[in-house]
Amino acid sequence: MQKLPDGTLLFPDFLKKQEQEQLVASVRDVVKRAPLFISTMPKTGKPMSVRMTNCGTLGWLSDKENGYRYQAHHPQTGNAWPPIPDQLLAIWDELSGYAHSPQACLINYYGTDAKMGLHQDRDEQNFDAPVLSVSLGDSALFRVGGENRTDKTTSFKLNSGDVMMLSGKSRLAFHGISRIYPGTSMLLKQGGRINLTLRRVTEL
Ligand code: MD6
Ligand code: FE
Repeated sequence: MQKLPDGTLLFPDFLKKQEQEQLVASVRDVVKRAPLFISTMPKTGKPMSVRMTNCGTLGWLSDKENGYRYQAHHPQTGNAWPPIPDQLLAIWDELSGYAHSPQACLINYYGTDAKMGLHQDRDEQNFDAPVLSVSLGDSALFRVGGENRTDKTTSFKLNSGDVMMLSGKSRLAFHGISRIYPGTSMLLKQGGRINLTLRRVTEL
């Protein structure tokens, strides 16, 4: 495989099948309490192709009126987000190298046609901690470049059970999901892909 950019860390097959199943069950519990919703782009109001929800003390979302942000409650129910499952906190403790717990876990659900445009994760006040992502279900093609949108990018597949981190020199790298590969995993009965991203949001 190609060399990944400095700070882009991939842990292939980090979760065994049974651990993936356990995590899917936890995600289903979160989604029951905090239903998936569709964020829209700042200013244009164009809907994103992924559906999302969150767990943790803060959740990420976007809408036409108020743009990209973190907030403590679900935009439709008004309820606080459910807590981050212990299994995810344990993965963060094992891999992040960061002494404090994540505050936000964004849950993105991709149907077979969903994508994610090239973006930076920069709505946090704290860029010292990495962003850690867990992939479940169908495989996806992930693209990562540098801190400028026009920097050359490297693409690689993220498969079910893989963990990936954008840390250090890649913390503010542009990245996105070019496509999903339908039918590549049996983990989710209805198909598609779940990506979980854990983040620190505030300064200590
Ligand atoms: C995804 N991931 O894998 C989208 N961001 O569906 C991200 O946008 C992402 O995987 C920051 C760090 C890791 C990621
Ligand atoms: Fe991202």
